[in-house]
Amino acid sequence: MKKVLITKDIPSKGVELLEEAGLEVSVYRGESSLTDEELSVKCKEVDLLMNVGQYRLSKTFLEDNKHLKGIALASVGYDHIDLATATALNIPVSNTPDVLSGATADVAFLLMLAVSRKAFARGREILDGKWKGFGFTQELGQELNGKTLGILGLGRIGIEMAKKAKGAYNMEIIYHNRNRNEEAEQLLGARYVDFDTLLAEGDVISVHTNLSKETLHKFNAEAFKKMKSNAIFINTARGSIHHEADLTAALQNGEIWGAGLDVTDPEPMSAESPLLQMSNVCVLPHIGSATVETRTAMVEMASKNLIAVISGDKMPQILNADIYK
Ligand code: 8YV
Repeated sequence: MKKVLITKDIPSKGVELLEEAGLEVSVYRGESSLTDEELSVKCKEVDLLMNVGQYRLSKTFLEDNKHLKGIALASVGYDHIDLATATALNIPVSNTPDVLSGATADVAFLLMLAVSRKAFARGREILDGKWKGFGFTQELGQELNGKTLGILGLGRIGIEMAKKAKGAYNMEIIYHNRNRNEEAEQLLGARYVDFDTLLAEGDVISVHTNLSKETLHKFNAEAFKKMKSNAIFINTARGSIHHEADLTAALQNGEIWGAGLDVTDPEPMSAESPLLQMSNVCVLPHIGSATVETRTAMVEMASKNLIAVISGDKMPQILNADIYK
């Protein structure tokens, strides 16, 4: 009987599918995350891995666990695995695209709206017993109607965000990508611009790109200086696409107006972060895909990819298709 390790508790549907396919499933339900070493020890006892919670699967980890027959990432992002090494070792790796696009875009939209109305800080005034009564001119927000939304990475999640912004606030959509997205241009009237124009014209700039060498700290002091002083920065992709100290300084110096983050660097964000004291900042604990529907769909997809491996089939959501050549 082949064995699978799942690194965090998941909706039961994912486990059921694996068991129905004849796999022996062990789920790590510990409160604290496994260390690299503990994960490696556990992996020695199994044939397949479902990586839930983005454990870093480095070159060393993969070389120590080259017996693995397949790895399913329960995430769309795959910056936490050394894919080149997995390919060299002939380990198929899958991710979970599409199924989380709507839920993640919902969080980007939620942050955009919440920041524009300073909703988290205003709500906290009540929680902390600090609401001094109705004010007419204090802590005012700004409206989104007809403003320009700049998207870095107009892929599956970016398009969902653009659709919501267009539908709700008739926002003008501009975007910057490695490749032009003609479908989105037709569907949403989205305008392709270079990165500097995106920075200069966006009233809201929302990040929906992968973390890579090219996007690491792409939003740094230089980039924030090029943004409008009324701009809102939203990141639901990966925390290290923005430089957190530079973002803090840009907000403190009034170079940009506000920020909404579902991802931070590091995660969890320190409770001491000055960002948490700012009324124009909303921070969430990486909840982009955290709905019952989406998390269930993610683990179903991950399970089906592992089942494909034991059935001798190609993983449907394979990331390193080269291994099948
Ligand atoms: C997940 C994510 O919550 O898909 C991603 O890349 O960041 C989130 O949807 C996380 O990866 C859970 O494993």
